This record gives sequence, C-alpha cells and structure tokens, in this order.
Amino acid sequence: MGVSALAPRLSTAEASAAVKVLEARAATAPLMGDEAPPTAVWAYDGRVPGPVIRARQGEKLRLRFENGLDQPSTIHWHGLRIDNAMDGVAGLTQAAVRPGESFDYVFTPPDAGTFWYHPHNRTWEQMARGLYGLLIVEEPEAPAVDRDLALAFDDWRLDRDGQIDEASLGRMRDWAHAGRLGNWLTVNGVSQPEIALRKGERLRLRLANCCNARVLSLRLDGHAAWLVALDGQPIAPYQPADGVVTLAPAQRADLIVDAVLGPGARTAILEVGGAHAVETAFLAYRPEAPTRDRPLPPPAALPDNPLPRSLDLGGALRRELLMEGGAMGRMASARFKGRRMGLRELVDQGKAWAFNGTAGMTDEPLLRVERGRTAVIEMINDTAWPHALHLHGHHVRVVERDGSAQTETPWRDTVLLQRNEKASIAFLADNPGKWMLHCHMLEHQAAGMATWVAVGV
Ligand SMILES: [Cu+2]
Repeated sequence: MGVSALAPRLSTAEASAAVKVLEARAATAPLMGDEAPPTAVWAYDGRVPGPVIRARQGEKLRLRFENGLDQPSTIHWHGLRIDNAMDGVAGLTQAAVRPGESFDYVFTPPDAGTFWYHPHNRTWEQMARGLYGLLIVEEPEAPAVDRDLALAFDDWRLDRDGQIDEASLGRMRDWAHAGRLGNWLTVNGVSQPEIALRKGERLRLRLANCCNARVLSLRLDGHAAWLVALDGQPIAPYQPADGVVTLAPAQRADLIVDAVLGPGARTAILEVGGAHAVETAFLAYRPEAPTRDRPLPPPAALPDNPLPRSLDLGGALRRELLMEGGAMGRMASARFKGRRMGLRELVDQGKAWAFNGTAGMTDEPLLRVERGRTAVIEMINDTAWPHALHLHGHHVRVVERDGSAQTETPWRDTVLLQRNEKASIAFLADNPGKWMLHCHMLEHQAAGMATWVAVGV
C-alpha cells in the first residue's frame, strides 16, 4: 500500500494550470485546546500551521502570496534549491510584499523531501505569531508506507490568558541569550495531539522544528524508528542507538516507524532535551486486529536527489566565519551602520551578535564564488550559546568538526553548532544568486547573525 491513496494529487495538466493562493492574515487558533479561548495568531489561510503544500519533484509550482497582514512580509521556501528570485528574502532577493499586495512564487523543486515555508521579513515576530507551514515534495516513486504524517513542532510564548506574549516580543534579554523560547508546545498547532494507528502499519513521520529558537531532542517511546532523511535529503537508513533525533530550529527528519505495539497501546513522542521528558504527542493503537501478521523488512533508502557526487575540497574557496557576541561572551565591540560600537551601544541598536566583527548584513558578501566551484566556510562559534546556521539555495556537508575531518556526512541546509564548537561546511556553489547565511535562532539573526554569499554574480 502506498502513500498515493491518501494524498490527493492533481494531474500534471491541472497542476501546471493551478495557482494556489496562500494568504497571510490575522486569525485565531485553538492552541490551548477546544475548551479554552482561542489564541489570536497570524496564519496562512487562517490555519496554524499553514496548509501542507504537496508538490512533485521536477514539476513547476505556482503559489500566489497575498499579504493580509498590517506589515510587509514574504515567503521563503526553506531548503528548496530553487531560483534566487523566488527565495523570498526581503531586501536581498525581492522587496517585501506590502499589506494588501501579492507576489507570485513560481519554481520547480529539484529535490524530493520534507521542506517548509515561512516569512523572511521580521521573521522573529511573524513566525512567533504563527506563520509557517510544511512543503512536501513527493518522490516519483514514493516508498511503500501505510501513512505519511507531517508533524510541525512549535513552542509558543503565551501569557496567562493563552494569548501570544506580545510584551516580550523584541526583548533584548532573549535576543542576547538563547532567543525566544516558548512555554507551550504544539504539534500541528495542537497540544499533545493523539495519532491513531493500527498494529502492523508502517508510518512515515516527517518531523519539522518550527520553533523560533528551541532545539528539540525527540524520541518515540516503544519503537525503534529508522532515520531515512535529514533536512529533506535521503541518508542510508539507520536506527539511532539512543532513539533520539535532535532537531535545531528549521531542521527536519524523516522517520520510518513500524507499529509494533499491541491493540490499545498508547505511547508518546517525547522531548528529552530538558531536565525531564515532555510528552509532545501520543500514538494510540486502535483495538482492531493487526494489518499485517509478520514484520516488514527494514526500509530501503529513499531515491537519491540530484546533489553533487563529490566536493573538490582541495580546490575550494575558503572563508572563515567568526561568530561572536551574546550574553556571557567576549565580544566588546562590533561594526554596525558603518562604524565600530561598544556592546552597550550595539544593544541600544538591537544588536548583540556579530559575524567577522560586523553585526547584521553587509554590502559585500562573506564570499563571492564563481559558479561550479566548491566553497568551504570555517565556522567558529566563539559564544556561550548554540547556533543553527542556515545557508539558502544549497545543501552543505560538514567536512570538519572541532579539528577532525568528517566524511560522507549528511547533506544539510541547517547545521547546529554547540557553544565554542568549530565546524567547516562545504558546498558546491552551483545555484547563482545572492544567498543568505544566517542563524536560524531567529532572534540571533535579527540581532546581528546574518550575512550572505554571492554565487556567480
Ligand atoms: Cu544563533
């Protein structure tokens, strides 16, 4: 049984003609459950998360973004290696779409996998208020699973009335520390949803960390899940020894899970990163008899995406990226608006972090690389905080971590660096344009951790 029975599909002719509209607007969402008053949010098509967009690899997608908010916005298609003009970065690849206006995004996803979309203008506020959704690009030959479930994790900061804590939006104490951490966790916009399943089923779970700043460590209790893809890109399937999948903000993981418990069993997807495990969602077995009477063989690898076969590290262009700043850091000053400022003045300007001594975007890119060459960025996290570095338009491989060479690491679009850690990433600069490289702890990005890379331009 394949996933096709469950995912409605348009024919090719219909798909190329159809323009899907995504409207960002104020809405309400039952984040605290149906018994509590709903939370006022900003949402795509009035839903949190926004609708799951299903696309097919290599087929053109047309999405009209309509801005029904009272501030400018854009949509960035996270992890998709598409044309630069469609990347959705306000001020770099397009002008922000003003209230009441629209923008047509037209692109052809080259890779199958689990991706997502969110604004790229005041992202720290617009995502904290609920603007994000998943974008799934289906393989031409989807793996045989009984169900394909997308799970978007988010932590919200809610006040006592269950409303978005607006007073703390933009608070520098968060910006100079871990970022905006929430106090209310949802999966697909619901607290502790229950997923019904039947013994014997094979599930594909697509997990996405849509939090502003929280790193999630997730473990499915009672099951040995196969990890088959990271950040949309297939890996050789394996079962993590401790069962834990760590996802930095913006990272995704695809799991294959066989429902091996008995009818009536109930188990949880746990978040185990904190002092005690938190139940984020439940899997509840229906009482019916198993769908299969014998276990399935281990899952096959997902089909390859058209990523480079190799990276020419010897001939690579190399740049260092020194990450500094934040609370308990050593940074005394940084450049901002064309001059050097001390930390206190930077904080007054809403900045707390720097890349190579400058807070925020610069006129000149971090590096300028000709199309077709490999680039290596040596990232040095000289801060007391973890950071999740996201490069637009490309997937990267970690080729060195803390001085040790790494080989055949997974392709990622977002790489987590622990405090005081060093990691070198390599990528083939094969997608021309201006591509952002920034921390995906969104408050760190807003407070200075943002630069860009020029490919062939
Ligand atoms: Cu960061």
